[in-house]
Amino acid sequence: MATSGTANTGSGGGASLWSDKPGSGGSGIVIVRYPYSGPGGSPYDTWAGSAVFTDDANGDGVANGLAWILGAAGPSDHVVLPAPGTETGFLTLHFARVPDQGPAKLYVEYSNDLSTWSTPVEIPAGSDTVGGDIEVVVIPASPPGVPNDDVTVKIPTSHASGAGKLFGRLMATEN
Ligand SMILES: [Ca+2]
Repeated sequence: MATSGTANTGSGGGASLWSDKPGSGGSGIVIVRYPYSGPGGSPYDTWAGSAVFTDDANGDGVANGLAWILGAAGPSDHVVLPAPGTETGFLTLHFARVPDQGPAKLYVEYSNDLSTWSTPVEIPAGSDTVGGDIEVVVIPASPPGVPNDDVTVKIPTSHASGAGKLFGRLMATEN
């Protein structure tokens, strides 16, 4: 665990640049502020170049913006989709998430018939219960070795249909 660090807050929009310095004492929290509105733009813009957030550059069915949040290397990269799982009492979605979304937002929705979906609930930065009863567990990124957050979203099976069907999906917005 780094005890100190230096954030790149220069004008280049250095979303991926963060360097540790060997222990110079002090403790633990580094607050990094990126120049979202400066040259280089948001973390998404830095990743995407000219690829539009809502477009699907590689035609794999996952919009560029969502692919970025889920850790894709670039707009042409096929992202690893959330892995669904069942845990007693929950439908779970497990996925990687970039640690700095900038102004972008990630939401979860659920349905028991694939027709009517719940109101989107924003997935918070850290572990929390949101939308009344959706549990979010976040293991924060620890760059450079662990570049992305490890996120598990737990949707209670109380939202399932009488036949026991329950579906979850993610949605991203740029702002
Ligand atoms: Ca895509």
